[in-house]
Amino acid sequence: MDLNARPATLIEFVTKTQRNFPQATGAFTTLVEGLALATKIISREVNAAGLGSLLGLTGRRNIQGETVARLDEFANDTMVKTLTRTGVVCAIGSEELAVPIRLPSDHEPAPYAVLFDPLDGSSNIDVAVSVGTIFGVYRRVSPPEGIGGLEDLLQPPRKLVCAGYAVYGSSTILVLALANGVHGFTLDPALGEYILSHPDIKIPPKGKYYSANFGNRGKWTQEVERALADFEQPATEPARSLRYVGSLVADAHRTLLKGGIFAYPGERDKPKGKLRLLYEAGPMAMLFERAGGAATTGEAPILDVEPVGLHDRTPLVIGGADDVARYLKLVHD
Ligand code: AHM
Ligand code: MG
Repeated sequence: MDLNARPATLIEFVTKTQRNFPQATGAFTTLVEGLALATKIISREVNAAGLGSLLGLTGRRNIQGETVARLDEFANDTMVKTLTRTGVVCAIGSEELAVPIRLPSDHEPAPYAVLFDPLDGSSNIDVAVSVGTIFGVYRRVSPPEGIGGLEDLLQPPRKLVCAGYAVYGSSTILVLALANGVHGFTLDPALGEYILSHPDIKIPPKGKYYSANFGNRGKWTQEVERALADFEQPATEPARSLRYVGSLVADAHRTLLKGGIFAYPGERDKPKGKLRLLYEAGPMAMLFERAGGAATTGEAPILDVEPVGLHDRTPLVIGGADDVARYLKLVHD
């Protein structure tokens, strides 16, 4: 019997990779199981949203002052409950929560801290456009016994032990940056299992798409405007196509698979831009760098940005290695 004839499920794949770490306790596999389960539950609700009562706004604003969609709230609750039940998480930070959730280590030390944007791109929900969940996992740095703390969450993205996202699109895909590379798993809805569909993703150094909200052009600095204008109408290179979904997770997923560049730069009056370091830009930076691409603020690698607060923002430029290098050259020349 050819055992390789059937592609691996997510858990088969992770269990196999964990065998390379003799000191592994199984806690990481338990965590990935929790993340997978939570994204499957969210995926089911996103797909059925138009039929039920989960469309629309709650009437509340979150810590960022943004309106909260019902599905944002559902996705946040699902992530928090599912990760808490794994027993391996000591602290949780979320776009939807002003302060972190600190969890006790009930039976054994909980070695991981997790940050997430439970439903990224939520302004796209009501119009049936792709949305997603983005997450980053740090190893705990607080004493292993007792309750986790803010220090477990406020770590530079270079310290991430795993980063990933699920896109709820024409299919649901979970993409994970693990120690051995970046891998994509497509949800088989009949089985309820994620199946390895995109092993060892590598982003092409140069792509044919560029992606940014050009509606903000008038707010960009001169340097950013000059760089992005050159992607729009290249002086020396073939023309490219513009793509902009307005869900980071969808724009990043396309860029990772097809190549190109995505930018949400800072603005003259808002130098840090819109996207959040710890649960949007940081995980994306880990995914892109591990897939052979690059991620920068325009001044420094995103992976090296030291967080000060849970909801810090940062400019973000991600893409293929050559495309990001070209952006940096255009900005700084
Ligand atoms: P959200 O996390 O509240 O959905 O906001 C973040 C989203 C990103 O998904 C996307 O890249 C960006 O905001 C789009 O912003 P804009 O509408 O300014 O282009
Ligand atoms: Mg978001």
